[in-house]
Amino acid sequence: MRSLSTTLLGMLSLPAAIRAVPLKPRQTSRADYISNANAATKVLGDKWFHAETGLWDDLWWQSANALTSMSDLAIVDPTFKDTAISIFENVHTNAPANNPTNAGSWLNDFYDDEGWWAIAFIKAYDVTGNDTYLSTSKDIFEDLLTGLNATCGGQWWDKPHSQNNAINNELFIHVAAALGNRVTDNQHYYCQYAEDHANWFLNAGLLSENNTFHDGFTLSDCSVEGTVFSYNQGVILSALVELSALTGNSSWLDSAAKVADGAVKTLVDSNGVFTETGSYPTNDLVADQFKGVFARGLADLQKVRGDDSYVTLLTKSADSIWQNDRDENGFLGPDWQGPVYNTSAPAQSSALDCLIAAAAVSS
Ligand SMILES: *[C@@H]1O[C@H](CO)[C@@H](O)[C@H](O)[C@H]1NC(C)=O
Ligand SMILES: *[C@@H]1O[C@H](CO)[C@@H](O)[C@H](O)[C@H]1NC(C)=O
Ligand SMILES: *[C@@H]1O[C@H](CO)[C@@H](O)[C@H](O)[C@H]1NC(C)=O
Ligand SMILES: *[C@@H]1O[C@H](CO)[C@@H](O)[C@H](O)[C@H]1NC(C)=O
Ligand SMILES: CC(=O)N[C@H]1CO[C@H](CO)[C@@H](O)[C@@H]1O
Repeated sequence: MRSLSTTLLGMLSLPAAIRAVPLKPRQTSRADYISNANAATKVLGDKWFHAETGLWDDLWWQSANALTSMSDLAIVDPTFKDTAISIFENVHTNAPANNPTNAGSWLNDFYDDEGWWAIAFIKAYDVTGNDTYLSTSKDIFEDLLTGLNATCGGQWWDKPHSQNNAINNELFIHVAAALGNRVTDNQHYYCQYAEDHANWFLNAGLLSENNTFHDGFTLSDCSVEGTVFSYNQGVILSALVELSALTGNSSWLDSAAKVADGAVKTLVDSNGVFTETGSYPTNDLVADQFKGVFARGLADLQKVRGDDSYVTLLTKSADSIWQNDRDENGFLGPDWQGPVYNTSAPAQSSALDCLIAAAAVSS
């Protein structure tokens, strides 16, 4: 078929103006990304959301991230808002009873888990204006304070004080600054925590030679260690965007741009597709979640301190997900360059985050 039509084309004598039309594929539009994101969301819900537990695949902190994706989709696509609201209500009612380690509560032994839920309900508040969600996040923040004054600085990762990590500290800054931007009283309280924590975190020696953050400290001597994971480059972007808005001090965005540039340059494959270089190929229910967190943070930064390289990374990665990392049933895999394998709720919602981020930065 191909050779026949090529031959036929060659026989036609087309006017020069028509022949000159480039054969480049049409650029994916915002509407395309939104349509793709809705399709991916439907698969995520049909396959993994359990209305009885209020969780996706009964996973805990990953479900907080999936809930955040529902808000992010409602923000780029208002037609999704009613669906998102019904999901918020379901999760808010049903998930605590299914907290795997502390039934009946949003809290557990891990400050990062708590931070993910606080962010999820701040976003639900953004979509709905419903104070119940903001109150839930404020309550969680009070528990985050019990983890401060860790051995190597900042907040402990966990209540048994076994690790001193980056991710929970980034979430602490994000939650504090985001609450400061939304409360009507006590703004100073949240602002102080956010600023103090950011000043410590950015100067704690966790930044690598590539301007990307390592995973944490070695507790015995507070040396910096750990793989460079994508989510450690993402939460801090959202956190610093909130902090800059809260303080009116744009120097926080300079710090954010430095990390974003580092990640854009080093966490990609040779085709410019975003990659979890520290655990590639990715195939576990933890690391599967990470890349979407980065995409979300980069889209947040793009809104206030834009750079073409951010748009290119997000759209190229979203296009690759759709072309190379999607099976015939719409499942999206953990490696955005494909091929599809080990599909999971975290892989689906992480790839969804990239589709939504691409929509947010496209016209
Ligand atoms: C606010 O959210 C709570 C928790 O989901 C829900 O019970 C309540 O009906 C919502 N309020 C309004 C006005 O929608
Ligand atoms: C951390 O230190 C501050 C300042 O000394 C103190 O006010 C706070 O209670 C401490 N928090 C914890 C959890 O130790
Ligand atoms: C903005 O924040 C940076 C980083 O904390 C600080 O060095 C600088 O003094 C602040 N600028 C203003 C005007 O407050
Ligand atoms: C920095 O980037 C280079 C090139 O991508 C890579 O080989 C190196 O491992 C990176 N270093 C860290 C600490 O991530
Ligand atoms: C848990 C699981 O499904 N693992 C699979 C991940 O993908 C590889 C490669 O396709 C399989 O060999 C594993 O069984």
